[in-house]
Amino acid sequence: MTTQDDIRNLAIIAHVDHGKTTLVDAMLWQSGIFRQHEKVMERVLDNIDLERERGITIMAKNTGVHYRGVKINIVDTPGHADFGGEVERTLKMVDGVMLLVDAAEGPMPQTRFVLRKALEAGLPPIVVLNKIDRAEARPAQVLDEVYDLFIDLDAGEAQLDFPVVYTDARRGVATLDPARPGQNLLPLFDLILSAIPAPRADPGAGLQLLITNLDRDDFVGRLGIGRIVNGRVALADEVAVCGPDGRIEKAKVTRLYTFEGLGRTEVREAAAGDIVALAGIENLSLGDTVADAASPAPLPRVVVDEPTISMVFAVNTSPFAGREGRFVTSRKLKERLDKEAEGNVSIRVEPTGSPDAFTVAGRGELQLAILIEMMRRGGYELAVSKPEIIVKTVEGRLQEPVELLTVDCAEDFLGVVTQKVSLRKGRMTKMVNHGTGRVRLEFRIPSRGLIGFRSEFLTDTRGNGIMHTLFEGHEPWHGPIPERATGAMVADRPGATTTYALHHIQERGRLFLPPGAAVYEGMIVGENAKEADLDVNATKEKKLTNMRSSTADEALRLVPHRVLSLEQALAWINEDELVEVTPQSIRLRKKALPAKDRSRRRSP
Ligand SMILES: Nc1nc2c(ncn2[C@@H]2O[C@H](COP(=O)(O)OP(=O)(O)OP(=O)(O)O)[C@@H](O)[C@H]2O)c(=O)[nH]1
Ligand SMILES: [Mg+2]
Repeated sequence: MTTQDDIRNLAIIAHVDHGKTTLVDAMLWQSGIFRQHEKVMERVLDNIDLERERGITIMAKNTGVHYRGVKINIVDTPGHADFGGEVERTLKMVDGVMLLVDAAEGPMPQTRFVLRKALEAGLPPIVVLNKIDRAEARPAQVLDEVYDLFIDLDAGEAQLDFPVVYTDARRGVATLDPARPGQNLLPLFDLILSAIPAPRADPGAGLQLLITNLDRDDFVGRLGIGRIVNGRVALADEVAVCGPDGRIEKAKVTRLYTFEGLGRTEVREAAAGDIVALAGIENLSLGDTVADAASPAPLPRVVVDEPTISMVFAVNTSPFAGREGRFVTSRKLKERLDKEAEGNVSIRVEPTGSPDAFTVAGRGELQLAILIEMMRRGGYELAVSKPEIIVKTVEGRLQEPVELLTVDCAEDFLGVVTQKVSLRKGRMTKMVNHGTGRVRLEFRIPSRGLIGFRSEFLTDTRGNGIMHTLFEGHEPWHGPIPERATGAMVADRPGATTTYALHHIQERGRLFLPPGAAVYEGMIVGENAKEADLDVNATKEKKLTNMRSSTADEALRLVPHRVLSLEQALAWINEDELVEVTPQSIRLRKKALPAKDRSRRRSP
């Protein structure tokens, strides 16, 4: 074993929005990888369209900078709980972490999750208190809360002895002393060199490279990304790929890269301790070990927390199938889902009784909604079912996943929030009133109760409530949770909706469609105020009389229809309904389209 003193590998971990990507941005700038006047967008690492639109990181990304002759590999990770699997596997690549905490908000549920994983992996942390520029910043108190969190998570003596640095990531400054404003990020870089251990490895041993990330390059094909745990690898080397179930295949390394700034640099050779990407192995999955061809020794595969939620993804069978998408067959759907499962450890794809449908399991509604959104942007059409939580049977008893729900809202909404949460079988475990007019509440709630809760919560708190969830474990089944109390208004024939017809329908509930929308029999046009479903003719034209009636028709006023986002649509549907997703449309439909095939919903 030797120590690779010229390398440091670390991950930046935190709760959502605490400023990870912004800090990595500043580190990249100050390491001089961009030219002086080069135009670089803000948070340049969030380079996936959906990441930019939503302002969140979805996938972990590798970067590398040089400082004082040391190569620092930094992995930016997502902070949203649904993408926790990305953090878990990233931790396999590194020797330490920067635990970032918003100096005003303090530790939040995902701070706890990522710190727990880092401590379990024995990784030493640097605590970064970010956003010290905020007027509400309270660094001393937040530091106490961070200590409490460490103690709560049973951190050892040595782990409690973490160094602290204070940053304003937006300005790119860091200081070890909160009383003295920083000038740049050099104190942080120095701290990384002194506090994060250099990798220890044996470059003379047989190659062992653990694949913890996958990527694709249009020119060279599949890329496997991971850390060289032992040995060395060179271009054109013959290697053994150790897959699941003891499978071993031979392959040849056709390209080899290390990470420099935002990109990859081709190299001829790399040694233990470094993080590399390699091409030439098409049949590669996450968790595989790329090993010495003569004496392959696989490393333990990556294991992450179990998925908690699942949905059925099926071929689009609506009468409009194939009109808007390029990929509509079950073969294409399966290929795409298999590819996702290969590259994403926390997603599982399983067959169902039908060759046209697959069960897709993940960590939360957002993770699955993002997958669906990426698929529709990629030209796919599909139909998805209501999200269901994954239960398990332990010693003959049914158990379901439960989560820690943290809510931050104005005092005025305390009543409505607690009432809604208790309907969904949530139990309050903590309430803190900061005396600022806002309260912070904690609940334990079955994951089942959280389906569709977010959009309801945002409406109830008029958009200013903040909520976060964190998977806690399994508990015995909590009993029934009331379902949607309203029915669907369902088109009884194909055609285009008319103002005249919608005008009459809107009196019964809430419309989802504007006039002029194409509908088919069995498609949902709105929400019925009553619990039963209602078949409606949404295409009826006004009977023409002798009198000119066009002006009269225009005078009919429609209440603006409700446009459901993908997540809202998924939250709204019942078991006998589907969301039809195409590159251009999100439609809601009954599973059984002809009215005669639909069983009436049972009256309560
Ligand atoms: N005032 C202030 N704002 C900051 C600072 N650092 C980041 N922000 C802002 O906080 C928001 C979130 O920053 P991101 O860097 O996207 O946070 P993140 O931790 O990468 O978020 P996820 O990857 O989605 O978990 C952005 O609007 C940033 O401009 C800081 O030091 N001070
Ligand atoms: Mg980010």
